[in-house]
Amino acid sequence: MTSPTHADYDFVVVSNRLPVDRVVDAAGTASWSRSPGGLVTALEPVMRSADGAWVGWAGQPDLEIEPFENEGIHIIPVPLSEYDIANFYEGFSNDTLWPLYHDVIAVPGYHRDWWENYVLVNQRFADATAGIAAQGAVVWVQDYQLQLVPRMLREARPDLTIGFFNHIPFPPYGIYSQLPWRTQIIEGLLGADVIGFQRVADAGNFSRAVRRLTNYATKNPAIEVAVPGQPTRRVIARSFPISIDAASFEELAREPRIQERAREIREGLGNPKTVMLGVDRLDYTKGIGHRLKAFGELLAEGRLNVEDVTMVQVANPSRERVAAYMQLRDEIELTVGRINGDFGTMSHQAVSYHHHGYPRDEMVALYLAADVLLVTALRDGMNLVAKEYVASRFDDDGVLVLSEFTGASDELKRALLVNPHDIDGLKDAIVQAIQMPAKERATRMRSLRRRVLENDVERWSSNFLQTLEQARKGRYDRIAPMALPDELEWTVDRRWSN
Ligand code: GDG
Repeated sequence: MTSPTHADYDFVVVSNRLPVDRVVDAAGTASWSRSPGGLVTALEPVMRSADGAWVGWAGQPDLEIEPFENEGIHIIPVPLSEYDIANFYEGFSNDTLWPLYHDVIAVPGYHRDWWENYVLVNQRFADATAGIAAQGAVVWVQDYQLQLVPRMLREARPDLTIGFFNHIPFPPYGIYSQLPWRTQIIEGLLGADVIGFQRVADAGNFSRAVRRLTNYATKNPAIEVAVPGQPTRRVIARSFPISIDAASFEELAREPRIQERAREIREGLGNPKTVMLGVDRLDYTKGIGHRLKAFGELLAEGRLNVEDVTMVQVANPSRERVAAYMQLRDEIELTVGRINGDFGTMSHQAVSYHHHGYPRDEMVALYLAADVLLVTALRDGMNLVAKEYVASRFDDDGVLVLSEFTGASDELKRALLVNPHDIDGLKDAIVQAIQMPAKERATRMRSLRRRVLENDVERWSSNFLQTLEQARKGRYDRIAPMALPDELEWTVDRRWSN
């Protein structure tokens, strides 16, 4: 570990969590391990070639750490206190914005002290970034926890080129308008030069919110931010669907030891004819309860038999101090217990439930072991699990059942698309997936794989950064408008200036 001697990075990523975790060994020695997310993988080459830095929180309260280097990335830690974690993070980010942006599946809490702390912590991230970015640097801010940072940063450092990417949906105005601080958030985001969303619909919802809450003119894909006494700025708001490091999933899946492990997993389950899989953070947006309900009814009606079909559910622990998540865990575990109690036999469990995370190797073995992957989210920005499953199935087998309320459903059209609220429809899709002939499975999977392997996370980040570069140069003519479905028409405001 070395501390950088200068503070002038040309490329800076800002996210709530740093891409490293602090691990303390038995002897009490602390070290840092890289968290294996796709975002880090995608940005690593850019980081290396552009002398990049990453600004974020190290994941533990009240940890004051000097900047350091980890495997070629300069790490700039921003401290959060217990109070910040309770108010900025668990409160405003995860109990106000998260439910609001996911169609109020849970009731958002609106608390002024949460908001005040959100402003304060966003300012801390903006100050940390302003202090280390080189003259004219490119800064890329990530996600809903930091929506005020673009504007705060622009005010401190007008020389910077600022991008923002929202990993979660942006809700329709009828829902967004509940937020007491709706205008401040819009103005915060508009500090960026380019605002990226997962879906065309999210960018459309954002532009409608801009029209309702400000006087700025909008014309796909741009917004003219006109403030009296200041030159008019142009902001791009468009979709950049995120993806995964697809080749690395395929590579792992091709390893004989992973395939052997997949066979072992099936054996351990009693070699059922069909293994169905769900992999999610234990979150109320993921529709885990809907999936269990559909499966339970199919068993009850005798359309499926517990000897033939096992459902594996990995429910990764998440946000365990937020009340809605504690309640969800109780509900899900009660349902799993009931289904197993009602339908399990001495040799076959109906649901194999796991409330913990697994290493990447085991995840890929699970993907290979699963005949059907169930993604039944009620609302999901993208859903990377769906893409990981597809990337791992180099054998062109396996069926993806995919909720139409995920960003992934815009791209993965040859999946079995479902409305998870429609339990009968979901049941039919599950049966169809189980009974699908091998030839149809292969045709569908080949088409899904083409899409995921071509549009990987590297392409996502380079598309975003190229757009940011065009915006920096003022080459707006080079930024194509989004192809809009009819229902998403952007109003061309008559005040538009060209
Ligand atoms: C947010 C948005 C958007 C899960 N369990 C284990 C494990 N995972 C990994 C998966 C996948 C990731 O976590 C989950 O990503 P998702 O996209 O499915 O969902 P969110 O966590 O809600 O992510 C989402 C995403 O941001 C990116 O923009 O797609 O819509 O909500 O990569 O594989 N990984 C390992 N063990 C586990 O047990 N190793």
